[in-house]
Amino acid sequence: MRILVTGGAGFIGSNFVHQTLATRPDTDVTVLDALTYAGSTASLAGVEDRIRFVEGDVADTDLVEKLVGEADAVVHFAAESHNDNSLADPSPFIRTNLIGTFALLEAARHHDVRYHHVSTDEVYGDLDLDDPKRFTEDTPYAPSSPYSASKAGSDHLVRAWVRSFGLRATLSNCSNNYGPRQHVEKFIPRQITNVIDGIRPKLYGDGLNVRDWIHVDDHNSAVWTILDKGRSGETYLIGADGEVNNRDVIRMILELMGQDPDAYDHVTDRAGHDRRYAIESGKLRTELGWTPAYESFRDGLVATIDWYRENESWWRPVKEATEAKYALTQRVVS
Ligand code: NAD
Ligand code: TDX
Repeated sequence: MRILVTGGAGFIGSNFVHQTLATRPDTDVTVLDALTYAGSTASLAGVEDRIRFVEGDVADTDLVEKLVGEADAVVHFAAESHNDNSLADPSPFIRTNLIGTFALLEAARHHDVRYHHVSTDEVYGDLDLDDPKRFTEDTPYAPSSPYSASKAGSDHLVRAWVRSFGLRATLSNCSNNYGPRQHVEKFIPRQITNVIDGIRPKLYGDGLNVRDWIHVDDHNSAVWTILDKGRSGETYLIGADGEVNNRDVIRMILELMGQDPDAYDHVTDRAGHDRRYAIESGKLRTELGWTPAYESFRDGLVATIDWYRENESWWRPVKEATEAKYALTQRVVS
């Protein structure tokens, strides 16, 4: 099988490439990635000789037409992915997440290529802390940020291409991922690397916001399950029952790293900060037989801390600039 992986030099995409080559060594992998601030060929170290890497933009229609025409399936991970950045400047989010998806859909339509769209639970907005409900495939769309609105728009494009043009496509909406090779702008790697550097972890607002954590390898095994067995036109929610509030995550990181669990700062809250995400993944489990391999968030976090300790050369080059950018807008409040 020839597979085109967009965003394969980013966090989830690079882990997808590693997992694919480890578990399906005969797969012919092409990565298309623009190597933005969030992408790095270092994330493909060890497999670079086994893939074709193309540096390029998913919104480049000529390039995309050519690469999609050479593939049996496209898995579309490439995106601008960070909510805080989308609040500072939404424009690349519109270009990459909407125009880029449009270019891929058109190419997949022209070449009748199977397409899988990687999306987020953030398209559903947020839930109250005491709401017994979780997101399902039937939850109405209600995105809060420019990032989640651009992902919601891209989902709608995919659905329209399925219905209007008969595109062979599936969608997945996953909850918050953690694991190796995640950029240090994101919550968990930011705090782990802060602790390594002797900087106090930074908690937004009251820190009671809940995220539903899933290990990146479980997300990617679910994507493969959908590629193998998913029904065209269907959406599958991916989640591993990992609800934890941000304060507890920070306290767990501090404790696992041998620090005082209260040694963190409250900083300026994120504008429009979603309160809680929670995924009901019964459809994926019952219909397609998927189950996550990581049963304990704490064990996954221990492995992730070890990875950042052992791979300082991967994150060190971007750490200082990432913190300097946060310092422009975030102040310690208590
Ligand atoms: P990331 O920011 O780590 O990686 C994005 C990758 O896309 C980078 O390698 C970047 O260089 C590349 N890219 C950006 N713009 C591009 C363009 N115009 N053309 C080609 N390549 C481009 O993101 P991630 O966390 O790995 O997320 C991957 C996908 O998964 C995204 O679609 C995101 O919405 C989705 N998702 C992420 C999470 C999460 O917790 N991180 C959860 C659910 C869904
Ligand atoms: O320093 C921080 N302190 C803090 O309290 C940072 C960076 C974040 N936070 C909070 C904000 C969120 O409640 O932690 C939570 C997680 O933040 P992010 O890592 O920025 O993730 P989130 O905004 O939840 O979005 C993530 O999951 C869904 C990914 O970045 C998205 O790409 C994905 O779609």
